Amino acid sequence: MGELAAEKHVQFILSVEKKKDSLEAVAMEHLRMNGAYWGLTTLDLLGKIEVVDVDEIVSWVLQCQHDSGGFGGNIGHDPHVLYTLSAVQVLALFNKIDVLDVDKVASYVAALQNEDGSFSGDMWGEIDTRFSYIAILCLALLHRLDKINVEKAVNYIVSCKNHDGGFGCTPGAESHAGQIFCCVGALAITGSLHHIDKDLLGWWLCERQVNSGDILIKSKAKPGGLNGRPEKLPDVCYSWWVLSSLVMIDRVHWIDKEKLVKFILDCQDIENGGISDRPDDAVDVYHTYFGVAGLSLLEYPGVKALDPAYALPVDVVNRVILGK
Ligand code: GRG
Ligand code: ZN
Repeated sequence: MGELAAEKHVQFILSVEKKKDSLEAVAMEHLRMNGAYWGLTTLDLLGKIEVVDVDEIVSWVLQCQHDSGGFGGNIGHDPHVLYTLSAVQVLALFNKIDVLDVDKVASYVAALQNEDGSFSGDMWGEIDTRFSYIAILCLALLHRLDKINVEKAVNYIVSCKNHDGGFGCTPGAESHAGQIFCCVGALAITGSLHHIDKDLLGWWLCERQVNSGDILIKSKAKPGGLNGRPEKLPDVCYSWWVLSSLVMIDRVHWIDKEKLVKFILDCQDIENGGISDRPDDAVDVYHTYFGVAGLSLLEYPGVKALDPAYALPVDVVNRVILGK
């Protein structure tokens, strides 16, 4: 089995940031704040966060903030809770949350809660359990969970639970691994995991490992990768969405870890760095992060530990949440 080309991945992440006019940079322009979180967390997991210019990044993050307290995906872009979380996470990585007017950011996030406990993503009102997770995580990192009705938030998430044990984006919507991560994460952060049938959900999640069948032939991938729902192709990013959920409900031993490690390593560009969704596809920062994040949960040597609920390195969570 190949090894993790850690140094190449570090170079890949740094090169994306430098190529400001490249196609990828243009495509990423409006969600640069998410990209910053993916890229910088990858560098931290690989022990290389110190190569970046902290002051430059913090100053750019602050320029993305609006008077409302929310953050845009880049300078001059509209605020959204998605980018607000990434901004707080990036600042957390550098131990710089104190540059914020914490109450202002928390007020922006808290104002997105609706009467039924759900959360909208921005002023346009789209509702999704992703936004419930994001709001809860963001407020937890800011020590301001008391600004929302946590009980209602939890009840709304529980109302999105399906008979298969999984969760969807709204009540009655199909179970999807990404949405399950969000709901399990939000329940973990709020101490509400007792609402989950761990064996039922664990079974659904470990069935996401694609070991045989037509899907494998179609994806031209070797066995062991994870998909996001039945009959879909395996994809490296589910190594995070599925695995983190399994860790949180204590069922990670139900999948074949060795095969999954091999699937992720097979998706590396050994020459130029970066990880793709499936073997031989084009690499990107998103899949590089979630591939390395999956390896972290699989305790791959040389990769720092990530917290499955907070989606930040464990040492960062200990510092921000526990003050250690
Ligand atoms: C802090 C890690 C972190 C996340 C913030 C944005 C967010 C919260 C979570 C997103 C969860 C999610 C819905 C992930 C799934 C993304 C994805 C690959 C969607 C595509 O789904 P399908 O089923 O397509 O349409 P596939 O590619 O699986 O066939
Ligand atoms: Zn993917």
